[in-house]
Amino acid sequence: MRINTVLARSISDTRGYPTIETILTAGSFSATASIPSGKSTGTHEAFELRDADGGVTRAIENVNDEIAHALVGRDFDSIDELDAFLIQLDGTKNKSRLGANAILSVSIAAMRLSALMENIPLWDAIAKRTGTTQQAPRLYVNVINGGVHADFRLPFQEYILVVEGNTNEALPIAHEAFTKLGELLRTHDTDVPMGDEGGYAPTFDTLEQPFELLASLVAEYPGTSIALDAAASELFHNGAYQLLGKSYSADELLAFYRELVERFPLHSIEDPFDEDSVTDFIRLTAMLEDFSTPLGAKKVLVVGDDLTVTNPVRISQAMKYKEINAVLIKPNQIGTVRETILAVQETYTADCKVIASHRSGETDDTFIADFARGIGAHGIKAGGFGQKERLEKYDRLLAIEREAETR
Ligand code: 2PG
Ligand code: MG
Repeated sequence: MRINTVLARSISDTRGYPTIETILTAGSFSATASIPSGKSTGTHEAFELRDADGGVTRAIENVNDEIAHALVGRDFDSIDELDAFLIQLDGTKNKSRLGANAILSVSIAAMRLSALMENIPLWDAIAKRTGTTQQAPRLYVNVINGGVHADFRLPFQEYILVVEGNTNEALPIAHEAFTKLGELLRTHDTDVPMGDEGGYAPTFDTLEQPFELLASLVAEYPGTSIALDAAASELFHNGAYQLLGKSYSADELLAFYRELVERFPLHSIEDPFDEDSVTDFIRLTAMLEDFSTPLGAKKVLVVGDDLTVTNPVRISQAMKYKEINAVLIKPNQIGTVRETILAVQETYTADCKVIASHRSGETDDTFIADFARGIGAHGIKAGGFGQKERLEKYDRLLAIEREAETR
């Protein structure tokens, strides 16, 4: 591949914050990528380059100047080679010089370009590059937003309705359940705001109430279950977890999770403990290994996000010590498509599940939908239905499904 032009500019994400969009051209082909941004970011993530005022001017300059000069006119045998070149050009461990946001915008646009040049759909190109069998991911619809995504109106960050099946079957069920949930919430409180990820942001008096409500939805809609992203690093202060005005030790939180999985149809728990509390992850994963849940004998997944940050080395470590049995994958946590794919491969080598994920600050880029399909992910987190940028991911999943059927 030989890139002709590289052009980056600033666009707004769902929170109205600036983020980077990059357009690459090669011959008569042109491809664009824009980069989302997290709020509950793990400390071990690759470096998102921002100006002192939160802008992305320097990241954009890095793409338009240094990266463009290095790339334009150079021949690459593969996009793996191009990604490796970008990593080397930056030269730091966490992409702090050029910025992971700057680098990833080029890496994703290059992946798109190569699919265009091969005249195959993006999800297919991703499946080939990863060596995976494409498959429809389960929908992980974030119906109730809390934590940093909703000014801590609720302590946990994401209460998710998981819907099994192909997207064209799962999506109408998810929509109906989402509307129903809105009606139920408004019977308690007429004014229910929306959170950062397009789900409802209500308040409750007890930790159990949102689970009771979601369990009633699960009972009504077969093929659904509940997932939780505790995002516990955000709740961890001075060695304890702060939940609804009460302090929990790790032991007490572990006991609380046990009670949850005994009582409610839970599918997975993400970031149950602080990102560096490795032994607590190990204890929960061991506890849930053969746990019989209200869903039957299915294993409840323990998912690493801030713990593993899409980093192949951290994932390999987490797998070795059985800290988790599933991994959340977000390309901007690591900064190139190549390394994101390595992170997926590392997870599959250990026979663990992958859930592909958007970020809380999103754009209309639907790369994550193609990625989830291509790697045959167990699930995709793409948010609630209250924001256009989340709906676009679901629409893309539907379009991919039609493309896959006609091939
Ligand atoms: C998470 C993500 C996405 P953020 O914690 O899983 O839902 O949130 O992008 O704010 O890190
Ligand atoms: Mg998370």
